Amino acid sequence: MAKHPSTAPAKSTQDALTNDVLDGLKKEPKELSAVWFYDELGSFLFDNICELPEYYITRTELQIMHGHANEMAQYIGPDAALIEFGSGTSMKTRLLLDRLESPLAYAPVDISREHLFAAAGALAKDYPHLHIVPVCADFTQNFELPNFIRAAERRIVYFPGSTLGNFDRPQARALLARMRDLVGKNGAVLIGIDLRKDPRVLERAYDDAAGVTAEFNINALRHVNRELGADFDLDAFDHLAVWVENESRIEMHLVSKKEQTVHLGGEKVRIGRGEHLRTEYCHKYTLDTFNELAATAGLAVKRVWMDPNKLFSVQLLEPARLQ
Ligand code: AVI
Repeated sequence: MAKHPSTAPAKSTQDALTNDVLDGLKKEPKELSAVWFYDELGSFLFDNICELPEYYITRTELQIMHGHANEMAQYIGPDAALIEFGSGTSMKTRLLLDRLESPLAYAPVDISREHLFAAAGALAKDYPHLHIVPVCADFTQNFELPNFIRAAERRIVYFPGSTLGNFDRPQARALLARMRDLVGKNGAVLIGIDLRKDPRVLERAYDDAAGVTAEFNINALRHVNRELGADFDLDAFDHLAVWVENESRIEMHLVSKKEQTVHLGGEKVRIGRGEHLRTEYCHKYTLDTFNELAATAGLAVKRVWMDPNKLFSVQLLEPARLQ
């Protein structure tokens, strides 16, 4: 799951995006990629979600960072190059940067050039001695890091926010394996992982009383309409967040309130009344299931920090030693 660049796509990109959306709509059940959440309004709505009383994730991770960033910085050690995947505003990173001993450099990686450079500029003001190397890239694909970062003896990937949960297991494993390759044998990965809990708490977190998450979900259709010239009727869908026990995940769906036909890329797509469009996975792990996943990607969990209620975890992973 990666966000779209905020600039309008070229024609060939637009055709590829249209084909992707059509492929998803031809699946059973229908799917729409979560990348469509993040246009300007979607990013604004997501920032609002992070402040909602039901959405415990952001404030709990911040609480863990406030309480334990010192210890995390000790584990990371001096002269590290910090590489953040999907850096956004780099808000949580500041808590680490404040405590790291003589960090060599900070490389925020984000697909949105505008947000990347705005965040890097703001950071440069507050950390005048830090070498900041913004990398505009989709971190779900292979991307090049500047030689300077690649040559650093201690490379740390930071991936907060439980975004790993938005990937299915094969994708999550592949992403973790790429992180391991990137940090090499002397490096580490510091990652935010949301934990399994009472499904009622989870369903509320993804279906808040104020309806912000519902609007965030519907906005994916608005984004497709605007970017690809589709004609989804935004009022004809209900938001649904459902806990799927055997996959250990929340799924976000849009449920059609009526029989409708959507036009996209010269094709007509029929959507039945009550038919579901799956828009997002949010996997929740136990310490054991995450440990197993990390091991399949060649990473070993070295340290876990949690809040007192064990809602969320920040975990330090190191490349597993070969036996
Ligand atoms: C970005 N990601 C970690 C959020 C999550 O909780 O999985 C996306 C989100 N979807 C609905 N609410 C928040």
